[in-house]
Amino acid sequence: MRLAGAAVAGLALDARAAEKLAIQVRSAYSTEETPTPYRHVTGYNNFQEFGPYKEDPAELAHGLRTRPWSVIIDGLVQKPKTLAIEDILKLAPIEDRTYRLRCVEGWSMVVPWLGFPLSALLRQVEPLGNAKFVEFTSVTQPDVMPGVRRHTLPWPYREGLRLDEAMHPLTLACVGLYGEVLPNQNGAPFRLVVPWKYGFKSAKSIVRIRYTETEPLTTWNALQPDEYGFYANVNPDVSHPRWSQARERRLGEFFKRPTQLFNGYADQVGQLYAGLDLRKHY
Ligand SMILES: Nc1nc2c(c(=O)[nH]1)N[C@H]1C(S)=C(S)[C@@H](COP(=O)(O)O)O[C@H]1N2
Ligand SMILES: [Mo]
Repeated sequence: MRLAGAAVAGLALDARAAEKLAIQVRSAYSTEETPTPYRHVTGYNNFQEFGPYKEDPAELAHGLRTRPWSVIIDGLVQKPKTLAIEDILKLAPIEDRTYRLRCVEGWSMVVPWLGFPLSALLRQVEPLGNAKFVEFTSVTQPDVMPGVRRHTLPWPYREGLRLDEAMHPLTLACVGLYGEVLPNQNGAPFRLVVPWKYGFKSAKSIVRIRYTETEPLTTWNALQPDEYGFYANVNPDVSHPRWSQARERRLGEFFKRPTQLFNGYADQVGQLYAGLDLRKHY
């Protein structure tokens, strides 16, 4: 069964029983590259709340409670708002956004995400003039998250973007993949996908979005600032202190391929960083 699924992607598709997502517009931002097989996308994950190994999320995330779910938008805004996931799903047409995902660890995938521009969600509130960043907070459910119980990281998982990055049309409010609602291990029911940055910027299972004036303290950056920058733009020329970022292994492929500046999205996002020293602000 496993082998058959591996050989014929369509078979693996049929074996799935997850809820399908109705409206799907293929976005002009989608890459034409072949998507990484479903079993890798949903079986090889980083979701430290469920444990340190790539298999842990697929094995354990079935316990994650994704209903009821709401997202608080607060901080430097005229009026804070709490949105139920049911309403978030109706904010904008759901698009198919097939993006490259490059993990800071040196592997990559091509994932057919489903979602809509995060800007549609951020526009639900009116930010104050001094708001310059947004912070994203992931859920903590200690009873079903062994990583949280073991205090392996300072929980909750936090990420952040500059406001102009968060409003960029490529930045995705992600609610699904491969035509269905997000599997728990991929960050159900709602996550961020920022395709030109290392994967750790794309926080999963988000419960809070907070507008701030100063750069928010983000999990990996706070823990090891020399290894994980706040910007974390994919850059083959800026090495991680312990390994080169020049090449990457696409899951399912044997030979490594060259890593692209901004993960191949330089034409779209390069101007966001005009005048910024990418070596200093890594
Ligand atoms: N809450 C939370 N979000 C997270 C992580 C995590 O451990 N916890 N890992 C990040 C990392 S390092 C990567 S590479 C991506 C992986 O997303 P995927 O498992 O859907 O491919 O999620 C990111 N978002
Ligand atoms: Mo990652």
